This record gives sequence, structure tokens and C-alpha cells, in this order.
Amino acid sequence: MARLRVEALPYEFECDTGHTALLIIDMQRDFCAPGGFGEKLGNDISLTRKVIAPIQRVLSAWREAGLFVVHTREGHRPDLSDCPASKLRRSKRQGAGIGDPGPMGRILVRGEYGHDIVDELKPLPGEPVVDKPGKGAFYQTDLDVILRTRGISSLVVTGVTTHVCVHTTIREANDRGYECLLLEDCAAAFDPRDHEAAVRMVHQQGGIFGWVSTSEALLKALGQLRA
Ligand code: TIU
Repeated sequence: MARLRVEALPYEFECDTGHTALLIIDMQRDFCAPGGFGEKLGNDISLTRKVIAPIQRVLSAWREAGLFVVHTREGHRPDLSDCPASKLRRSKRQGAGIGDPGPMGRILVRGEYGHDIVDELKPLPGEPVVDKPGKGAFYQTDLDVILRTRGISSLVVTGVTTHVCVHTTIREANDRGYECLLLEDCAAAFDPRDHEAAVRMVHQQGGIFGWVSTSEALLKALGQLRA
């Protein structure tokens, strides 16, 4: 176990490596590849694709340091029995009906090609993958018990989209007592305005939800552990 110190807003983020997890949220083809849920909702997916490379650098250094990683995926059972009617109705109205056929299989349905994580960030055996029916990664999942069993109290948070699943998860984590560090260049929204507002909301008011930093600062801090 070592002390990790990362330059951040509103001030330096500190955690113990043995009590910290890297959380990679919903880096699924459905949000980063053509014809998926994100694009069908009417969005440009170039910004969500752009975070794959910096997350890959962080993931690689994190694994090299032997630290704990958890991946999440948003999606539903094939019979959609865990998809609220409200969510289904709004997705269909927007032209991105959950469960409808698409070029990567049925949209946002577990087991389909589009639902899975992009090749560049493929989970390794031993890295938990948490399937979630909602935006927050704690809602109706075993994420909390996985983290507590492992003694995790701090989270380095990455993924998409910043204002939706990333933000909901940070808020849920904060209320449960976890300290969250969001890496702003490892998170994206389809519209930069949403990303910018969501990032600011995390660190304003003295870090009301947590801290914000960059992949570069985290990699530097991990490098200092080795030195
Ligand atoms: N993963 C996640 O953020 N799910 C979404 O539906 N995001 C949107 O921005 N739509």
C-alpha cells in the first residue's frame, strides 16, 4: 500500500492505493460506435470515442501498479423486464428504442455486441464488470458490496457520459462515503457544454461531490509511486 497524491481541483487528492479503485463507466460500443444507442439518440459520438485513448493509458498504468479496476455497462435483460416503461417510452420517442434492432444487435441489451465494452478497454479476467439497469452504477447493482469487500474507499472515475452516468454515479458514491476523483479528459459528453458544466459541478463549493484532475496528473502520481 502506498499514498497516492494527485494534483487536482479544488486541492490535492490523496488516497491509499490499496483502498482505491479505478471505475470505468459504460465504455460500451453503444455509446462509442456508429449505430449504437448514443448515436441513435441524435448525438455525435466523436467526443465519446476521443476518451478511449487517455482511459487506455490510465488503465494500463493502473494495471501495471497492480491496482483494482471495476468496469460498468448500462443495459437490460433481453426480455426488458428490468427496463422501466418510462425509460423505454422515451428511448423509442427519441428513435433509440431500447431492445430495437441495430447494426450491433439489439440496443442496450445485455449479451449483444453493441452492449459490450470497446476492444481497447476490454476487461481482464479478475476485473469485475457491473451490469446496471440505470444511470447510476450503485442503483440495483452489487457495486457497493464489491467495493466494501475489497476495502475500497476512494474512486478514480472515468467513462461516459460525464453529465449522465458518470455524474449520477459520483453523486451516489459521494453519498455513500466514497471519495471520488474525476479525470476530466477521461470523461466525455456528446455536447461539450454538458461536459464542462458537469465537471465544474463536481469540484465547486470546496469539492461538494469530489475532486477533478487529468490523466496526465494521475500518471505522474503513479510514476512517483515507482520512484
Ligand atoms: N452511460 C450513460 O451516460 N448513458 C446515457 O444514456 N447517456 C447519455 O448521455 N444519453
